[in-house]
Amino acid sequence: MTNQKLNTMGQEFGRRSWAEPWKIKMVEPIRLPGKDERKQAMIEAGYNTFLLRSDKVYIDLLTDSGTSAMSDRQWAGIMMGDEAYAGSRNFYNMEKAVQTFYGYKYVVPTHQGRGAEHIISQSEIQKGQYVPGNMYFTTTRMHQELAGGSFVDVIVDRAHDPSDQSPFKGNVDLDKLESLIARVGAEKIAYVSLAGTVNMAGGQPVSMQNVKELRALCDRYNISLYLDATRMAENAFFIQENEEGYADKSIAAILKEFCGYTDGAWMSSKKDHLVNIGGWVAVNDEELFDKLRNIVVIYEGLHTYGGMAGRDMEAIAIGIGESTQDDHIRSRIGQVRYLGELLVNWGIPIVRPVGGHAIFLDAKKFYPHIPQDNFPSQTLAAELYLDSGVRGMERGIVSAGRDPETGDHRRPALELTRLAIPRRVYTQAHMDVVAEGIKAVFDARDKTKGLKMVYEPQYLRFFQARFEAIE
Ligand code: PLI
Repeated sequence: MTNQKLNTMGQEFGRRSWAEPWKIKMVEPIRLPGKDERKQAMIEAGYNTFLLRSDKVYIDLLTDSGTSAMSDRQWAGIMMGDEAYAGSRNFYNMEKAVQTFYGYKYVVPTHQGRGAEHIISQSEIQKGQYVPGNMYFTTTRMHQELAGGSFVDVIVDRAHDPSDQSPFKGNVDLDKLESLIARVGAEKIAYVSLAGTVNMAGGQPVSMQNVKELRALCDRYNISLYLDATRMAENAFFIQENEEGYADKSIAAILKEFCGYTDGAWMSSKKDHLVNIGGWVAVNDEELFDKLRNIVVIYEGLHTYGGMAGRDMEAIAIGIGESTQDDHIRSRIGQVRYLGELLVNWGIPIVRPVGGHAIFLDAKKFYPHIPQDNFPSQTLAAELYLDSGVRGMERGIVSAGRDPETGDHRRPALELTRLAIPRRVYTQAHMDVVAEGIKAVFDARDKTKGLKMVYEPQYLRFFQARFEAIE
């Protein structure tokens, strides 16, 4: 692929000249349920795509988490599982892979990303402290709040504008961070919570320049900097493509350099690492490591398995190597862009530039007549399923939840419907079908009314809330 330059659509996407660096060895049949069956399934699911049974779904773009296809090598690794309770050799293989590719000294395994978020939040946040970060993520903020912290969004303003085509819309606004520090005092900041390819902003990356400057600022105030490394290999691709001085550096080298500016990271291996389950926290500070290694045994499991089977850790160890290969990342992001290009060509509003792991439909522009209180993104996810059996998810007012102080809806500027692309799972033909489904829903947009919420759970409501159609 030629270097992607931004601003005009043709330049943004470049010429598609990649192909997947693998061929298919095993297939899993999928089926498009009939129109009436889909309608019935949607009503039973309360218009929440999380509540659909997966055998009612044709093309499943709910998430790229735990849905990747493993390689023959990973499956071979699964057979090498050492299911010892303590000291499994697979843990040491995983630990070595994390140390080699991410560069941190100490590694604590967890069952998945939120297990890692839980233990780092409990270890590093004191009640009443602030946790500034580059846009919230649902589970990350929840754990920070449960530990007594308050999340403060310090992402650059342009992250909230779906049509702003700057290349690094995941960056931290250093002025915002500095004014928070000036306002509350450095001792009230638990740590800075930095995420690669910011999920809720549309998979937007952070530049190397930004993390360097952030490191310097944190050093000045003696504040720790922790990274959500969940999709950091994908972030490295954007640095390679768009940041001066990195075009000739490998994804692996960029990833390691970036992590080198941080004090530690938590990881949902279910994304970049091409596995179905797993995660970890890794840090450089020995005292913190001791704390994490102690707390993990309460919630996850012994510090050499953290809730995973030995075979899962082996699949991660191998997946880490595969996830940092340049041709893998190029084709992975190339497929996401392919779908984005089809939609942009048809004038369908999406977040641009296209990010790493998903297409985000701009539901505010899609349904300008549906007020945010009638859940435009939730509506769009439901309509897409009804039209073509394609499952996406809401990333707007429902995901944002309620303000714990006031109890009101948080009203995010971005009202998006996410179509996350699992890695190495679907073909270009699937992407064509998805694009045609979105087009059909777009063409029928004027007739679409919103939803009303009829059941709202207390935590992370987007997973289990139920809705009814407004007639
Ligand atoms: O789903 P977990 O518990 O393995 O990981 C939580 C998590 C942490 N950080 C980020 C940036 C995520 O995207 C994330 C999980 N994301 C999901 C499930 C998603 O569908 O995006």
